[in-house]
Amino acid sequence: MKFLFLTDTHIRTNSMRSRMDSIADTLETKLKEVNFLAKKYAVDAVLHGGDLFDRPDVTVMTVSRFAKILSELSCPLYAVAGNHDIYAHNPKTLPRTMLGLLDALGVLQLIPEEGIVLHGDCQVQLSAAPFRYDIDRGEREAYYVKRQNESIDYHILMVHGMLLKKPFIADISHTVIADLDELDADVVLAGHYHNGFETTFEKNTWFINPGSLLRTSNSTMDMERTPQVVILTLEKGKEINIELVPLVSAQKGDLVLSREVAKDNELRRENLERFKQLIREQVELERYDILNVLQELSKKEQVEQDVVDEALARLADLKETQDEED
Ligand SMILES: [Mn+2]
Repeated sequence: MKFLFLTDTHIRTNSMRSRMDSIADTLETKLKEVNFLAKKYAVDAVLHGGDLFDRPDVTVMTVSRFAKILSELSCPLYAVAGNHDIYAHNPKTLPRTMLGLLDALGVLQLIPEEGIVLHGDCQVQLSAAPFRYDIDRGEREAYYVKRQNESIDYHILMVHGMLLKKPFIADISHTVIADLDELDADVVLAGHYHNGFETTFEKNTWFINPGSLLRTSNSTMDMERTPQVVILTLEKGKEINIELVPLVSAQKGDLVLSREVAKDNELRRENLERFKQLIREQVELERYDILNVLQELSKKEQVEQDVVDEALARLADLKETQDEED
């Protein structure tokens, strides 16, 4: 079977200060090229690694515009939820989001927790680890999804987590590939980390992150890289074939990303770092994101999981009301 994988499209209505183009127009062109590539490579399914939308409540106009393009795909579209698709990092809010709406309407299919099995020239299990606040903390259970049965030829796990090849800033929870024990997946398709990483094979699993389809920052990395998709070919008894296909419709970084704003951002980032440092010196809590504070406190005070879950649900509701007011 053949698959096309793309991730982090961040579909949104308004353009960003950091970009000089109309993001919606650019995204439309890119997604039409994805549709073209899906047909050209005759893939059995398109897989989306999360952050389809830039926020859970993208305008109806934008959702209509892009749902139409997505539904023109010549094959099924499977997706996993990213942090931008849901409210307050809580996958339970999915039914209230635009991604949830597209799933309900059958424009795409969110991969259920237990995974699904596709029957083509071989049997492929698709599993998903959607983003959740603790995906890269503790035992990292989300990465250890098992095969449903022994007749599965290939197991693909789509992950929307901070999966990286090298250790990252300690303040941001992340998972280093080499630190994972052997997984029960043949291929891990990762989103979330927009720069992507070089495809790697570790402990019998391929790890792939082609980078975000939309360049959302003005970093040197984003300036220099070309958004791309993955064509994955799985055949019984043959080696797994992975091809990275850069989009021809993607403009050069310096044509769409503003260098002026890049300098500005640099300055802001420095100021922010200084501010964070100050907080760190003043406050004992290591992390000050409300969800992190909640986690830290509940651990410290040994609060029961039921209570923590309820608090998280309430935070999600609150976040949703706030976002609506934005
Ligand atoms: Mn993203």
